[in-house]
Amino acid sequence: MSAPASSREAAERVKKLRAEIARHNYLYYVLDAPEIPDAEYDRLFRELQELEARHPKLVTPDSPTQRVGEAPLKKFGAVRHEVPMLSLVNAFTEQEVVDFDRRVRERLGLEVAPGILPPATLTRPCVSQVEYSAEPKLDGLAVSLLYQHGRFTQGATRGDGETGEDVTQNLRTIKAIPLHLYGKGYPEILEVRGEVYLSKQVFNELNRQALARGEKPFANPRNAAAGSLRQLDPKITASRPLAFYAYGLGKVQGGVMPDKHSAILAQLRDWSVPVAREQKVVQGVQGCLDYYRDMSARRARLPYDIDGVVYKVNRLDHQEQLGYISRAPRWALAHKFPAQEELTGVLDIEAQVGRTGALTPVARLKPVFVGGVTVSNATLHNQNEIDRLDVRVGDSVIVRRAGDVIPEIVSVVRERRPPRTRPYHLPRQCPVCGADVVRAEGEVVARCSGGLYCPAQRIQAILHFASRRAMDIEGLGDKLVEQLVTQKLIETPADLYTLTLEQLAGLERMGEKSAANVYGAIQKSKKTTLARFLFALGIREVGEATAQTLARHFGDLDAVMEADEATLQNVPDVGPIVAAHIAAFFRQRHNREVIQRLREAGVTWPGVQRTPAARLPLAGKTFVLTGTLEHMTRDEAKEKLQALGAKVSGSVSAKTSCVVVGRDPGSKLDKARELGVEVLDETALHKLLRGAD
Ligand code: 9MJ
Repeated sequence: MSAPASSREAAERVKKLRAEIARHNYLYYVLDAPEIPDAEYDRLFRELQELEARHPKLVTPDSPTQRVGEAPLKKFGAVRHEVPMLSLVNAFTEQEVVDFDRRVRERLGLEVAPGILPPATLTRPCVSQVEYSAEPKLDGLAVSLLYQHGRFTQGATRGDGETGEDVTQNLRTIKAIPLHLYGKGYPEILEVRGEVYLSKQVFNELNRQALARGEKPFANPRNAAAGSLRQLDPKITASRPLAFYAYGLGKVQGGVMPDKHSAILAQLRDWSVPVAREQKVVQGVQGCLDYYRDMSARRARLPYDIDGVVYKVNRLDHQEQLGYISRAPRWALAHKFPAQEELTGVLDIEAQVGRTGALTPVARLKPVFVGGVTVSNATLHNQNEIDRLDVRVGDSVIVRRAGDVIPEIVSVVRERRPPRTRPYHLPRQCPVCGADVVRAEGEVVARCSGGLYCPAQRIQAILHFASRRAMDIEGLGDKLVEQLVTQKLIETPADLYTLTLEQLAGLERMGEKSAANVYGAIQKSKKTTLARFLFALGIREVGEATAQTLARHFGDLDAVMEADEATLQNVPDVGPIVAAHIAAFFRQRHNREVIQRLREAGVTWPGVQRTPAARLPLAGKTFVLTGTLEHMTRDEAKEKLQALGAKVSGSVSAKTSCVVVGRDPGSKLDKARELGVEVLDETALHKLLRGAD
């Protein structure tokens, strides 16, 4: 688009651009269904910015370009809520929800309390159900947004419900909050109420950054959201991608709103105010309880944290009739999920040994009911985490269990520490095999050096060797491998190939037919590919895609085995760490012996056509992944891209060729837009991976 010549033309173009941007914001933030790629949106935005820069008179406070810009405040002003911001009554059991619904129906005269109405009515109990709006209960910060003639003019925190803090300039930085309502028909004064929150992904990213800077991470998304919104410098708020969902109204003047809560939310959506998609109209108490169950099941997969659900009587005339009791509406109820954080004691700390020999410290806890289950163990991840928390045997700790996530210790209650406790250190010897525990330079994980000799690693290593994507030995499951290892019939993967049919058939609970099947599967697995074989060895950091790249690059096993670290680093995306793991693996005499025996047993593969790195389809390109992918993990996507010759980096820069975005992308997407880097969604990524194969 060429630059408009006159200021009248500029004014028209600005108007058009704003309308277009408003529509795309609506599609993106409210409907979650963008029509144009991000790059196109960015072009519109930049064009508007440039026009406004050339014609400063055209800048208005509600222009989408005017989100940040004000100077830091000394302190927040106070805002009185003309219509108080209410709190909610909590329920923790189904019975409390049943009681709530009964009270609602009694007050509305839909059901009759015994003894109040004539007996004739009592013989035919009224069964009419109340319609409720059921909503996720977001764990964020309640705010009120004032729109005057459609323009966002003031925003405040809830405060004590009567008076809150004026956080207008910070709320303006939240892209999901429209600076001007979209469309038509809004009242002259409209106060929208809702929750400012952080998506789980943004929260994790913020904490990752905080840890990287050596700062203390936020305890939960709620604290992080509150901390981010209550910043005197709006630039800090702007740097933390907060989100917003509306759930109700405050003052309304000079216009009419629908007469049902659900219709109000739908109307707000039409005006480009985001409302949680999970909001739903349900019938009666059963509808509420079904909704609660459904949301409990979906909770872990939601992109944001919720601490329960809210039921609201849907008809506004009924709400009015029900009224309030000490600042909480009688027409609403928060049905909370079981507490996700509880206090308990550390009975012991033990080190567990995994397949790769990694020692994971695990806290044995005094059993405690948290997040709906009894928890008696919590992972402590590694020595760094133990040092950070300074958790000791005998400590009182706060345990968190969110959704299906494994329980973890959030913090230690220092005030309750008994005397004479000692800092915990991982053992120097492997608790399973007694071999030395080593922690490589710059690594957080400590490992047992016993390799395949360590029984803890042996079973897992053999299972990995036999797995479908490795040697694909059907029927060799964990029970069978455990039996074979504990009965000392096998020690290493090579021993699988010397097992006899009689030995297999002689195992407990093994029928002759199954023994023959497993035996056959073992023999069949001898014909494999170099890539599968390399993957099957279980070398650290060598996944399927890296194994494939190695196979293609070197062409035969001996070349891989003899390569030194420098040579290995010539392979696309084999960096110094992966190269060190590969070289260290093949240096181990024991591993070379196992490989030798596997070859002698007849494990073979066809020759591999070598493809030099530079000829791979994505050679020379750098990708960045952000957000949650639906159909593969980020690591899988990374490996697949690397196998095609691409580099995968953790941060976006001018050198980035492409950013792949999943659900809830973080700041990387913003950065990509800023730099005009190409953006791919997951579908496009799949297409690329398929096409390039
Ligand atoms: C939250 N926190 O998600 C209300 N809330 O309604 C929802 N909070 C609320 N509704 C009236 N969905 C007062 C508070």
